[in-house]
Amino acid sequence: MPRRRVSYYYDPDVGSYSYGLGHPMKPLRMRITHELLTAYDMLDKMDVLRAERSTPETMTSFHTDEYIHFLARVTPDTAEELTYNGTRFLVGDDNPAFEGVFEFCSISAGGTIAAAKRITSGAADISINWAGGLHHAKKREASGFCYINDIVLGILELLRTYPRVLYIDIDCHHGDGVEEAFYTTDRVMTCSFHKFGEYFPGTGTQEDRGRGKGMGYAINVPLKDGLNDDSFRSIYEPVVARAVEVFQPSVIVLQCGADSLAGDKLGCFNVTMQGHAHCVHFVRDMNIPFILLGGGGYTVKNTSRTWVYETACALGIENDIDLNLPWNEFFDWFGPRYRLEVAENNMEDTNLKDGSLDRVREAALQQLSELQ
Ligand code: VJV
Ligand code: CA
Ligand code: ZN
Repeated sequence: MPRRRVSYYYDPDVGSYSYGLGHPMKPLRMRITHELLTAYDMLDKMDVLRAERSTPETMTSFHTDEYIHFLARVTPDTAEELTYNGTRFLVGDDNPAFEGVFEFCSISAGGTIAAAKRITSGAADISINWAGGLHHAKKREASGFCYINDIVLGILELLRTYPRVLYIDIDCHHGDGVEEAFYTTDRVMTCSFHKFGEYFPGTGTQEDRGRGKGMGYAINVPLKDGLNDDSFRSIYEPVVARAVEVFQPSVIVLQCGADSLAGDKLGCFNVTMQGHAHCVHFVRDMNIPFILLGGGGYTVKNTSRTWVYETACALGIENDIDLNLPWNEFFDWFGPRYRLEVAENNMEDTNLKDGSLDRVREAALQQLSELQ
């Protein structure tokens, strides 16, 4: 297989935004990822691009005019008034009106839209935007740390060229915003793997399969605490392979939320860096163009480690890289081992109790077979 042409989108300003003191979402992780990619000499092996920032008009191809008009002007000082005391657009403390929130969103969305155009133009086989993947944002409001749904905007761009788009979401949370946006169409198949049961956002059961023309085209894989590499692989591989077989997508969008990793601050799975990156390998080996996006990931150093390793997978050089980290500006963060690794812990995999993993797998495969 010839080396894939990879385009990587990065805006040097992205790491400077802050959701506020103590908020788990840290845009700095994109800068740390970039520093590691630099230290590993990976930037020379791909097209490193800075996308144009997304305009309000572009954002309204999914979001309402009213919401975008609000987001483009809200500041920490006007938030209370413009949200009608926190009852509209930004509800609760998950989505603060932080300084520069709109610029941050325009970087994230601009990157994903540019990544999509890079694929449709034929200039890249794989494009990457680690600042994207904000899957909870809704048409008329922010949700779960996500304000603008860059994924929906990127998929809409892909649909101008391609008949069918497969969306795969390995973030520990359900990809509800993307599922909802394409719930009634058969041109986008959404497939989310997520923790289900007393967990945000609370949607994503296997009964939710799409509606109308889209019936059967929303796949949900609800999982339990402690999911390990073997369990994850045993369900991801057959479900994704079958989805590709029955749906025949022209392009794949893979949301690589890193909160499914072992030891994540908000996550509850026990997946290693290699187990997570296997999802990228598996898609790469299908020889279909694809886009890699970020998402969750709250243990910052592990998120950066994994996205660096996944960039190496996209480049096809994952076996050539030294797992001892090269010196870089953030080297201190990576002690005591200073290695490119995320190890498993001793958590029990509760998916293996009373056969739940097998039942969930069978139900997903059954749903896919009914599409043929
Ligand atoms: O569970 C929730 C909602 C609450 C309201 C907010 N409080 C703090 C907790 C309960 C009901 N929200 C989740 C949202 C998770 C979003 C995940 C996003 C992604 O990874 O899927 C894609 C990027 C949640 N879990 C944890 C927190 N919120 C949380 C929010 C904070 C916080 C600590 C935890 C907000 C501010 C501060 N600390 C200072
Ligand atoms: Ca998910
Ligand atoms: Zn998440």
